Amino acid sequence: FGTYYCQSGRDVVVHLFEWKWADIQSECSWLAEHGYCAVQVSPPMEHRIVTDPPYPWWQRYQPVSYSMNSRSGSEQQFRDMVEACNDLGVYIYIDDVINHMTGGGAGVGSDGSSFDGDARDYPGVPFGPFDFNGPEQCPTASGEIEDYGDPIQVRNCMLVGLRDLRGGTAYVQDQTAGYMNKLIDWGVAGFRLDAAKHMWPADVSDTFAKLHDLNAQWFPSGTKAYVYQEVIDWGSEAVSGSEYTGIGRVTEFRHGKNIGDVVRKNFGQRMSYLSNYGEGWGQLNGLDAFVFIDNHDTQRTGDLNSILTFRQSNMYKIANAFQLAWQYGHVRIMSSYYWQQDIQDGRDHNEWIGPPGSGGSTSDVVCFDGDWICEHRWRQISNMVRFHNVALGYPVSNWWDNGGDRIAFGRSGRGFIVINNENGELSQSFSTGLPEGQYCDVITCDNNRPPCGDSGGACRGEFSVDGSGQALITVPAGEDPMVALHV
Ligand code: AAO
Repeated sequence: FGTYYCQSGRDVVVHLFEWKWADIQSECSWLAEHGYCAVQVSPPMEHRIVTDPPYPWWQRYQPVSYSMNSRSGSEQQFRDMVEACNDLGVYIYIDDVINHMTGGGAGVGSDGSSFDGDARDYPGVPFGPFDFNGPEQCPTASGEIEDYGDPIQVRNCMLVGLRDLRGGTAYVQDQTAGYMNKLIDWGVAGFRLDAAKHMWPADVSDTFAKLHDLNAQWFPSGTKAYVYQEVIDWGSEAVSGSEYTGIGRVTEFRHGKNIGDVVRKNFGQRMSYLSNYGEGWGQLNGLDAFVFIDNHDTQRTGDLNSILTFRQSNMYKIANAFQLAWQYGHVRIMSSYYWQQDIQDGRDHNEWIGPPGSGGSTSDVVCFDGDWICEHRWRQISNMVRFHNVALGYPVSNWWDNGGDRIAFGRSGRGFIVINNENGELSQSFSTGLPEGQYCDVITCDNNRPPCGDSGGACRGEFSVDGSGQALITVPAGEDPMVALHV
């Protein structure tokens, strides 16, 4: 399940975090024009409605049933979105929460189903007490994961109180695979497997063995769903990402931290050390890895001194340009909403705040209105998605560095990027490997070849590559300290 299907020349995923289905449907035209392969959407199933704190984003990680009215919209709106996006060749991956149901307490979910977490009763599925791990499976007195060094606790005990499904039983697998098959039949193409680390690999494969092929209206017959499993592995715990690479792709959390540390120059890191970035840094094989600079968790509760987000916009653009120009992993771009942080003792006490809107409903997306950040539309990022697409399959070439924080590299004649993460202008002749011609800097200009276009006067204009692939390139320091050229 680690192979993904994109329209030809497309590759990158965007996470439209907490967007409503109708807004995603409209966005798919823009995404198709700009060469995105797929969208990751928030968990679409019926979820708990949490009022204390009021309507946090994380209420959607507490399933009540697999029916489809959620904060993002109705079942009909979901299906309309999938069809419209598929027709444009932009595919939908859902955030698949099947490790657990809600935490404790009882109530009514977003589609009207009742639930009682204390009694482990979810009539909307239905699941009853026997479908959950209990004292027989989980060795801790609290029923919680207390020690990440014990794989049995990690898989059989509760993650932050969330009622832990017994994923090894045929009945549970039939319900969760049934949910996934419903979505596959509607045209969904992939799944982010939430909390995969907390499921036994064998249970994950048994569940996926029950999945239908993708809908033949949009996909070649026999195409399997794409799966990337959320396993946080820093190399220090009992459960490792490599236990899951045989099943599908695996999230590589070190990617965002490592690139964040380099761009921030933490711990003596330098851009020039990136020359062997990827497996050479002890990360997963690139063909197994699913990667991102930040995700919806790390931008809130990750190591905020390492992880870069839209809040450090200049460094964030450098980090994204590097990951899109380099060749490592399957890349996802984060698209966030704004919230006011309240950092005390290094922790954001406002990390729970849900999407813009009121009373638990979500506002319509208007990119760049101050509420919706739309990083995926930032010129520096979306033009680098194009660079990435043009360079797909072409190895990194023409590496240059100054031993410090200035680097340049090409992609075997398809593209070339220079990054100047130091003070002062960088100006010199580079061996680009590009064919002779006139190119525009896609970091600051609208087009890749003349006329370069002028986005608010920032465009650095044309660069000439001569017959031997040499080009004089000047890269100022400060805002957008990069020049990127591609055929
Ligand atoms: C909410 C409330 C809870 C309440 C619960 C039930 O916040 O107080 O008890 O409801 O009523 C999200 C929120 C949760 C929320 C939950 C349900 O984040 O706060 O709980 O929805 O509404 C572990 C898992 C990983 C998980 C992550 C959050 O392994 O799978 O925790 N991520 C996914 C989603 C996430 C979602 C869920 C799962 C649940 O992306 O949004 O939760 O569906 C270590 C371990 C990791 C562990 C982290 C955090 O990592 O290695 O496995 O992740 O700790 O516990 C440093 C450390 C490293 C640490 C890392 C964290 O690097 O060295 O040890 O930071 O990034």
